[in-house]
Amino acid sequence: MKLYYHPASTTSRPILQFCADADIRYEPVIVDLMTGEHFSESFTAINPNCMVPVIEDDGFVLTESSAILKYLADKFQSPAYPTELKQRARVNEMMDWFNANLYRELGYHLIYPQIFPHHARQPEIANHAMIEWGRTETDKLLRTLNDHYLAGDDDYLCGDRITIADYFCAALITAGELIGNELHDYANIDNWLQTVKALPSWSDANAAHDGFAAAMKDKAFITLSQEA
Ligand SMILES: N[C@@H](CCC(=O)N[C@@H](CS)C(=O)NCC(=O)O)C(=O)O
Repeated sequence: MKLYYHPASTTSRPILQFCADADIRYEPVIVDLMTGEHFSESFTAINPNCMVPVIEDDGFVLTESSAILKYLADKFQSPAYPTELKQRARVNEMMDWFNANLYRELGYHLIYPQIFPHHARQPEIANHAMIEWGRTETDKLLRTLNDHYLAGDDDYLCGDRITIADYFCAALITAGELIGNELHDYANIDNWLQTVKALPSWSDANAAHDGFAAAMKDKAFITLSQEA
């Protein structure tokens, strides 16, 4: 099985970490997002969305990080994707919530337009308004995550055992580190993230992301707590 990915990519990182924990072997194929390799003819033939991650398993090509995690967990019968109907529905619910709601606001409205020129809207006033929208909406969503989904005593998002929702959602939310987001105002989220980050597999899977965040730490960004 081939995994097309970039090591600093938000949606590749949960797959790297899950594969490490589940001992899933693959042939790594780095697609260099920084030089635009994802727009090359050879890669768009694999994924016309021009995005990583992608897996190719015996001729079967699969895009979308959430779908890839579910496929791998099922293929390798991982307990991190429960088979019991309601437990599985809860995992799917969390992954959909992060993917459809949080990642849209946090990733595509707040973070990416500030760090990737091809994500910035024109003119600048429109870009600024969108970033401000992303900042406000992200805060509302994080309050719901903090005060509702993570309000109980469980260590993980969907109970007392880790699931693929934790791998997926922890990677998406830590994308905020690229612009210097702090999560101190959301204590339950902060606690849950510390639990996921304490896993031995976290540091390797996220080393490139940490390096990317460190390289940008002196730049001025609009963050969750700081308007422009
Ligand atoms: N919905 C997709 C989103 C994938 C995605 O956002 N990939 C980013 C890297 S984290 C990408 O390839 N971006 C290319 C670009 O922005 O041009 C998934 O979950 O796989």
